[in-house]
Amino acid sequence: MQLYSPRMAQYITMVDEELHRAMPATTGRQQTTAKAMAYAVEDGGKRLRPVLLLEWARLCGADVQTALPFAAAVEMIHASSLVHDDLPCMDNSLIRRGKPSTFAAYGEDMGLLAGDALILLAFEWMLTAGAQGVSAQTAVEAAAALAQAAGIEGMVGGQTIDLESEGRMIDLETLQDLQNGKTAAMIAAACKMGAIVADADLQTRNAAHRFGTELGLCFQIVDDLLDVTSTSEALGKPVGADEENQKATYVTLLGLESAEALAKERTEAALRSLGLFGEDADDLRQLTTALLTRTH
Ligand code: GRG
Repeated sequence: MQLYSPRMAQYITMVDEELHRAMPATTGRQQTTAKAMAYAVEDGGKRLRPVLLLEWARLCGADVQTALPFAAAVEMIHASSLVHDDLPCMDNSLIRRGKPSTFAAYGEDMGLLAGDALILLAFEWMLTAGAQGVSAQTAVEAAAALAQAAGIEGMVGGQTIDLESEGRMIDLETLQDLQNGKTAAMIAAACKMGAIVADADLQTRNAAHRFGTELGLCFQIVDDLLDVTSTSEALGKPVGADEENQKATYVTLLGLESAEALAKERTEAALRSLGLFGEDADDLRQLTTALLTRTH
């Protein structure tokens, strides 16, 4: 099943171009880190978070062009998290998106700096390029939503639980906290930021956040399933890494069948949270269903 509708495929081209515009020059004395930043964001990945942001912005009535700097910023933060996650002090992963991970290509020091600089560029881009198309208040609200999702209450928090859980048995509640922070918070923030950029009301922003949370949890369960059932060629990263790193996952805690059933439940909950919207949300419904059966 196709993941993206033609409109969403078009978003990816727009996001790629915006990321390219945002990257620093690769000619000065700082060129090694600048090249590592571009390497980390360019031609790679599914671009799920920026696609969701743009689609929620459109659904809520915004001009997609206006939302574009915010979409690029979400992808920069996501890419920075992958760069940091692959570092020797974390997962020590040499392959990402089918090519050497950023630290493997540029060294640990430059990898760390590229991740740092991408985080800061994301905020600079929202508050400069982004603020040209929306009010200062809206840009600040969108930036705050992203900071919150990426920070201690979100991705950093989830990663903390993850690292401290390695090699230990954890319960389902802890795993849910971990995955809520590590994966779902950013996906939920992307959806909510689309609604924020469109100046949507609170009920709509909350629906976007709820949808993203359910989708994010489903996405993570499928990630855990693929780590067991897929191949490294299909995923562009090593499979079996969870077992090797002695990580608790939905599959190790629940078994394959129950993990699949939980992913289905989450998908249905995500679809229910689109109840406010009519046919205009059909591309999102199709994406939600396709993510359940994705192969990479
Ligand atoms: C940089 C703010 C900041 C925090 C770093 C290292 C870290 C803290 C967090 C790790 C977060 C992490 C790696 C979460 C995994 C989320 C996940 C499911 C990633 C894979 O997402 P995909 O499949 O990747 O969308 P692509 O490559 O398609 O973009």
